[in-house]
Amino acid sequence: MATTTTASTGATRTHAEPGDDNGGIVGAPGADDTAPDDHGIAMQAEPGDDKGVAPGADDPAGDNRGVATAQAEPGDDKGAAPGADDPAGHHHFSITNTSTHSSGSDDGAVYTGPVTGLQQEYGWTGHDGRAVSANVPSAFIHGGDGDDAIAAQGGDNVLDGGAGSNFLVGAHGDDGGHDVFFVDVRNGQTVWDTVVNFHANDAVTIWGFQAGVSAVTWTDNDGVDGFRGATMHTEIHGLGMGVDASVTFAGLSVAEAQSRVSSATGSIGGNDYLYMHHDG
Ligand SMILES: [Ca+2]
Repeated sequence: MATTTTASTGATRTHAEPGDDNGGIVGAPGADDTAPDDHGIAMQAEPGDDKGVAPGADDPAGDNRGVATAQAEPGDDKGAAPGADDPAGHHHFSITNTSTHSSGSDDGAVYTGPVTGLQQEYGWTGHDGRAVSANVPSAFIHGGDGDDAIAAQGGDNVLDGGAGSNFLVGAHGDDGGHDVFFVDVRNGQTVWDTVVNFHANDAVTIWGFQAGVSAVTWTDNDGVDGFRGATMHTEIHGLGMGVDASVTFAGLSVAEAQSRVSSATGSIGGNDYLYMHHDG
């Protein structure tokens, strides 16, 4: 491999990927492509992939591969590496890993599932907690096992914090949108979600809730300081069997929550659920 000097930056690097057209660079700080993305850019345009840009330029509008000058990002921006230079808000989702304190942004994926109104999707697995904010309306965001904070921007959204203690911040609904908060304890995980901005036509679905078996108890002013509220504790396997899912409705009293929220149980494809709808 040959060592070259890039005229625009003066940085010494090793251009080590002849023929793979990943455009990656080795020897630049913290960056190399993951094969076979073919979207990486370095300090030179890449023939053939049409994603490349010249030194100092940014991506053309519309391709949303945003990457800046001398520092390539792994892959095509599916999770920026520490030190990546995406401006917050430039992509569909802004992300901070609360375990490693690294931040970046991501375009997620176009939502192709069955829920009407959803447009973009971003999800992850694993134990690191993440703080994820949507920069676009109408998103499906689903978290991993860690303690996550997920915030919608507008439109209709589905927010699922996964296992752990999660903050789910819905949109304000000023645009007529509504949000659904998924709590899933079908696989034995324990969940405590704090739901913020719960308003008319929002809903909470607790997956795994079995009519006639699962039990619900309420406590007032529960949860974390600053976000306390009516909290519903659900024991999926019945009263006294242990709490599987708790949902704190931040800012609401138990009386308010119970007077505004209607509940129904059901089953879809063998998946039992409790559906709680804010009637306004
Ligand atoms: Ca989580």
